[in-house]
Amino acid sequence: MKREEQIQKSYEIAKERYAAIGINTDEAIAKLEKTPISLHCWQTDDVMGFESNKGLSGGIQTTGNYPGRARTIDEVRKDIEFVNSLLAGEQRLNIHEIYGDFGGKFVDRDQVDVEHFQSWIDWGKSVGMKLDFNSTSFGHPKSGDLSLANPNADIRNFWIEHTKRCRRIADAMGKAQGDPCIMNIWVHDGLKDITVERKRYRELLAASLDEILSEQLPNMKSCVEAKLFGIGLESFTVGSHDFYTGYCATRKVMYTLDTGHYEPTENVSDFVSSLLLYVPELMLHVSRPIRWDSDHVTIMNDQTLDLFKEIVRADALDRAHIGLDYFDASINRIGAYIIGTRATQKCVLQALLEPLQILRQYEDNGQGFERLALLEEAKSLPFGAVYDYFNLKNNVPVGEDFIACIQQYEKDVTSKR
Ligand code: RNT
Ligand code: ZN
Repeated sequence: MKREEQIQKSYEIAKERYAAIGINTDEAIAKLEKTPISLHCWQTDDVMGFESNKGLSGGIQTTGNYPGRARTIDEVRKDIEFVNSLLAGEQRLNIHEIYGDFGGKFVDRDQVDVEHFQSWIDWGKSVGMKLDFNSTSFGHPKSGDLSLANPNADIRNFWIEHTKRCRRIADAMGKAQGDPCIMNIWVHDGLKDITVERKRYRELLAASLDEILSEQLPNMKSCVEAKLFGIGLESFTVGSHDFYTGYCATRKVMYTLDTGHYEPTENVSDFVSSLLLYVPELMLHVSRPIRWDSDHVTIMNDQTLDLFKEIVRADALDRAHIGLDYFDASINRIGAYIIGTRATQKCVLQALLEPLQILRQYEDNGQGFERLALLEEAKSLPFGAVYDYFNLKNNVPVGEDFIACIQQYEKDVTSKR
């Protein structure tokens, strides 16, 4: 039997199997196709960007030196286009401010403008990818330990100006693509050692954000990202989870939940239902922490599965924007995108295939054994056949076939860098 026929046949069998527990696999596939995943441009080049070659600061770090890093804007675009060609469904591109098209000139962060992203806007249009955006507080001489929470008004205002400008750039992107651009604000602000000024820094951060977010921009949405700690900033994080939960709930701002930003034993998926009660929307940074916020490539593990199950159980796929956030420089970087995106899609799909109606009936009836039994059985239902068919239907490599495609691209393109 030909492989295509095999996949088709397996899908027909899986479809019947799921139908028996009230799940329509065609509908699940259609939903998955309409669930965009925003690819983080910074996996192409280890978060270097095109502003300077100073490298990372601000509590984040890439490790590894696998050959083939993208060095120019054209290489980033070429890599993303190739990544996109291997993926089914809709992908967006998430750009950091340091990836602007600065034309070889140094453009400081308080000078950045829409013109520096016009070529990205044009490129997005030409390849059919919508854009998301991020202000960049790290990797700059004025980054220090504190940016938006800095007691020094000059430095604080510099970062306020930067973030305001970034929101206007995001608005221009949103306008051009006819769909809101999601702009994430993550600042690294924190301290290495004990501070006696926690409240003061948090007041400053809230005031800076209030000023930044006061400008009404209809074509973009802002979100703010909490964090546990950064490298070199271990004692105190200004924008902690409590800070941003309160901030987003009172200001009605989108909350960014990065799965790497919690204590290693915390159950991140449990935050979803609470947050959804109080904040308008969620931005997800899907990542994989190993012992700390290490930004390993996302895989299909329990944490990621539970995260998407909670979102689907809350009927909130349309209130959650999905983005990837990891940077692994130790393996083929293109491969890292495909692994992470496919893993995320597999988790979303499994969440969509959960026999929720029956599970809820069991729960209502106090049938604990039946609920647990079906949850267990659902784990080994043939979701893989559905995922294979989703890829076949969309004319992209099925199963492990993408490995050879990436090896070819490495041979032809990235190994020559
Ligand atoms: C850092 C945050 C943030 C960054 C990107 C590069 O801990 O997760 O989202 O990873 O902005
Ligand atoms: Zn993040």
